[in-house]
Amino acid sequence: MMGFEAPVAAVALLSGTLSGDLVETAVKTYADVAAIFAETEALPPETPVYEVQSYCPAPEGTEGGLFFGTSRIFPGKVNGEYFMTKGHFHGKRDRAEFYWGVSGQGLLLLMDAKRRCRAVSVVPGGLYYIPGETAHRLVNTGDEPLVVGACWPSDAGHDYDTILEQGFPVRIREIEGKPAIVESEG
Ligand code: PAN
Ligand code: ZN
Repeated sequence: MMGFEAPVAAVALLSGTLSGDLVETAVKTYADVAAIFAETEALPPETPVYEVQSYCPAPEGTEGGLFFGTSRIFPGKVNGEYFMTKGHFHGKRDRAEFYWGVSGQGLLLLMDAKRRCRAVSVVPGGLYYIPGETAHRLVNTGDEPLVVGACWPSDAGHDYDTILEQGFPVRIREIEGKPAIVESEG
């Protein structure tokens, strides 16, 4: 008879930390993502802005498969604009995704194909369904890391170029010590 197999990956539910041989970690530094902010600031280029751990058990592009990840957006600002992810539409536009808040405080910016935008509070235990055709970006408005879990289809892919070229219609800035949503000037 076959023996019982050990799990090949694990998620520490309270910290979001993933472990296992197939788990990969990618760090985005200020040098990598400076272009997403409205203005630049002389931060050290190696400053980590966010980190993504991912567990991708099927080859990228597999129809019907799932990927799992944890994003950590570090606390910080660039000229008053909070640290955030690059943000993307999925390459296959109709692919949806789940996010859930693990720790920290922030916002999830959602933008549909007509550039209509919503900002949803991200809190520990909050569950967020990102429908297809919807660009998504995480913003850390707190002073500790914003940790968010994610599960998305392995054939979703990522379209970063549309956001790099057109951005989101709003930005999240600190104004009088509090996060505020302001119209983007580009
Ligand atoms: C997430 C994101 C992660 C980093 O896993 O990829 O938060 O954000 P960017 O990919 O926009 O840099 C996800 O939405 N995957 O589809
Ligand atoms: Zn996504």
